[in-house]
Amino acid sequence: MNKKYNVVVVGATGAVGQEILKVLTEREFPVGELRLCATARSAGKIMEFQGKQYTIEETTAGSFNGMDIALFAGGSASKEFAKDVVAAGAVMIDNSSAFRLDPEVPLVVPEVNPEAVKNHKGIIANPNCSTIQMVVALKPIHDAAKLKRVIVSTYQAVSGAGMEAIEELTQQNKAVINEEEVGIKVFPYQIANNLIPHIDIFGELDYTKEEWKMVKETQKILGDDTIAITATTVRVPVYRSHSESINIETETKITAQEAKELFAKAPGIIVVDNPDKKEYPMPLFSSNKDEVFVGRIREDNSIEKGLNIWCVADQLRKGAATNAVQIAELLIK
Ligand code: 3JM
Repeated sequence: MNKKYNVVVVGATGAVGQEILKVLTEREFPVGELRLCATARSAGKIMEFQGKQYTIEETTAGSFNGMDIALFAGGSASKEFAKDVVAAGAVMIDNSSAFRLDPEVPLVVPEVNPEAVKNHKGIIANPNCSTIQMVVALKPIHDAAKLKRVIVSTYQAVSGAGMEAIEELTQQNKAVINEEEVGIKVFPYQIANNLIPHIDIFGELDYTKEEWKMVKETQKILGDDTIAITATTVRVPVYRSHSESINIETETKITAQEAKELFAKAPGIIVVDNPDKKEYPMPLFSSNKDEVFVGRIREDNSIEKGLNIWCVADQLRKGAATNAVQIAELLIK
């Protein structure tokens, strides 16, 4: 009989939590006992997993007893319950930013640094959604030509801000069409028909925390803090899948054709790049998929050793749930 693992999902009712349940099923993760937890507000709700009904329990210090793997879907629960997960002998795979830069905590993207999983002391961090898709795309270029500098601008879907943000875009779209007053709750401004160059809170040098996550997390995952990285992160009125315009400067020259070949061979990447046929990655056609889509692959005309790429991925999948379940797979291998 194949071994099964007891799994608890914390934040099961949220946008990432629900996606985790789908991915566990699709990837046939060997789930033994399953426990679904959330805040008191969602306790008592019923959710289905593989044809069985589960009652959502409020997360408590005791939620981890008898569990092997605790998948945290993000939020403040991570900091609150980490010590309880470790005390119960389970391994926490955490989607929040709480532990990502902690030197004791591996920050893992399985296509990029799977070996880091081995060094865990009970907690493994899942990177930020925008970081994950970028490092999957950067990895083959870094291995072949060493990254010198990366300039990234993001176009991030509203679902990255959770279920309420998804509803907010729908309500605002309706209000705009009906010429009614537009309500604002999740985002600082109306997002329908707009772009907001502000994700997470402002910090050092007037960059946002989301922008610093892309810098620091990328350096940690690639194991090289000499790579110069700068980011501008922007919320766009798209439901799902983040897009990124990435400018890359390398130590050694790499042609667009060579880059295309490297991307085509790299794990977790699908190249969509046929300008003649108007083929390039787009969020509408990359959602509900687990791969990172790369296109618009061009040499940077303004410098000697540079590339421009356009990268799209479903941030609830590869940017969160899929990456977390892939980490769980590495753990049990
Ligand atoms: C993405 O999960 C939360 O509510 C915290 C804020 C947040 C984060 C974060 O900083 O952990 C919302 C959305 C992230 C992230 O992945 O960094």
